[in-house]
Amino acid sequence: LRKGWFTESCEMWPGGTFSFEVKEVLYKEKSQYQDIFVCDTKNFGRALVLDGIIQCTEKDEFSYQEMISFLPLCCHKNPEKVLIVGGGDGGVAREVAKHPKVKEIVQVEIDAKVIEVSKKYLPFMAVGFDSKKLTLHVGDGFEFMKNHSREFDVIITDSSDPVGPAVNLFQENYFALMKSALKPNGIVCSQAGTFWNDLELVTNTLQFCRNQFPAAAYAYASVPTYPSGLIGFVIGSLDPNVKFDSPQITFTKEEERQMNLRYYNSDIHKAAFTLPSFIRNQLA
Ligand code: AAT
Repeated sequence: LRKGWFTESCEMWPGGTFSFEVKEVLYKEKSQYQDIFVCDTKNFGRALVLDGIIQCTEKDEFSYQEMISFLPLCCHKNPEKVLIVGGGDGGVAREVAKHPKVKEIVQVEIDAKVIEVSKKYLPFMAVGFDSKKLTLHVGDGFEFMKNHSREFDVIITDSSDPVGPAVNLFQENYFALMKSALKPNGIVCSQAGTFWNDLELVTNTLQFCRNQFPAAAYAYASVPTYPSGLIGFVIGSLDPNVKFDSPQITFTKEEERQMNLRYYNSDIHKAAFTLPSFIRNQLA
């Protein structure tokens, strides 16, 4: 291990890993749920790391947060009420609040410390918590889901990987709970790992979603600081006729600029569902 560098190692991606050079350690402490590490890096701006796994960096977080938010929001005709599970840095709330049809956002994050630390060190994402549309709860997303039915148009699960507190959020009964928390024609979108490292995770998560929803698909985006430089999303809809790759709303260039969309546009929305052959065959 090189001195002054952070290396992300995990049993989920054995034998190879990503590293960045650390300029300054800003915060390092164990919360009730996980080890929280925030630092300033040489080339990626500030970074948030939980249990040794990179959650986001200032340089590329917009790619992940815009895509996990706008893919499901733009597949829905009228996404008025949105639930975010996880997302303790505030980045997904920041994005969801931009959508013109969203009236109400509810968020449930398990770790109050992540929220607190993000407000202090990661204000470029934590601005999401200032939205007047948002009601923020601290709690477990899985437990929360049990107490809500027919309430949300869109549920976004911005969760950490399935080690630690997020394990339940990758199971089929979580998809079943989300299904009953949705209004008719509701849509879910979950962080679902990358096909280079975690083909089994991707396959299983998509299968769970397919078992519960009449329509389901996998999409992905480029995020250089995530394992293998990509992250995928499993998206499911209660509308069997949904066309995931044709967005219900297209923003003009001017709207994209006003909303500060730096990754998402209608073309990338369509492209995100176009998969390489070996993945398409595996997920068929
Ligand atoms: N916004 C991009 C970063 C994330 S954050 C994942 C969040 O999920 C964390 O704040 C974590 O505390 C929260 N979380 C974990 N488990 C639960 C749970 N059961 N209920 C509610 N919130 C939870 C995602 C990074 C993806 C990394 C890819 N390698």
